[in-house]
Amino acid sequence: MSAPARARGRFITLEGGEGAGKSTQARRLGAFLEQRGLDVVMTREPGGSPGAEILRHVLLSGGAAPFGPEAETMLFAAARRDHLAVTILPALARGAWVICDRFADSTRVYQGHAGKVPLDVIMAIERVTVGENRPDLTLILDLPAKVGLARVASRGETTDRFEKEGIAFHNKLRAGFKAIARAEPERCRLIDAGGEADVVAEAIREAVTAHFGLGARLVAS
Ligand code: T5A
Repeated sequence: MSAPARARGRFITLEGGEGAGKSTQARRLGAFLEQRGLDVVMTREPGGSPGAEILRHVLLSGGAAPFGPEAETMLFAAARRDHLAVTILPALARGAWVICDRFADSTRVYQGHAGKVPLDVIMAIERVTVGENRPDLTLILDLPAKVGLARVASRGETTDRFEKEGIAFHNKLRAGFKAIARAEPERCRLIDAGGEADVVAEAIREAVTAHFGLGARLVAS
């Protein structure tokens, strides 16, 4: 299947380690943009389409781990391909602003930087899966791994396959996301996620406003 043509909406992704506040901030950013009359689609990875949600369960339960890191990476890619085709690209085609909680940078970092799959393999799979459909803006929420893990633990929920990894893995995640932010400054904004949720939300609004050059329209109200 060849990559579909790039659409006219806006594609924003949130990335970062465990408990960085991506879901919290995605919701806040979505509400901010909706209040300004924009058509907003909130979605997430792994998942975001019926087929990809099935793969999410397989991946986060650890069910795919016995197949090895390359196979897991390909399952994340298969889920992403379906998510793009079913949810993201149709929304962008009608002019919506798509806010996605995790995307291809998570594969680069979890399966690549901190995982066991060589980055050239990850990037080859990304080219096939994502093609030209990269995010317009990626907000990388940065905070010490220990702080994020403490936030996750305080929710008292069962941990998934990746939350169970040791602190060395989570420190590598942080370094990997920072490396992406350094390498692609035109697409990525590193956001200090260690403060109160209101402060982080304000930093994100400023980054989005500046990136899309919509200051007057977005800041006025
Ligand atoms: N994965 C995913 C891969 O390995 N490869 C891939 O390609 C992809 C796409 C997804 C897992 O899959 C892996 C990465 C992940 O391990 P998930 O269940 O979707 O799993 O988990 P996460 O994306 O990690 O989401 P989390 O819910 O764990 O973290 P968030 O979304 O970053 O954090 P959030 O907003 O839920 O907040 C966590 C807690 O902190 C509080 C919240 O109220 C909440 O209780 N909080 C704050 N507390 C203090 N100050 C703030 N500023 C706070 N902001 C939020």
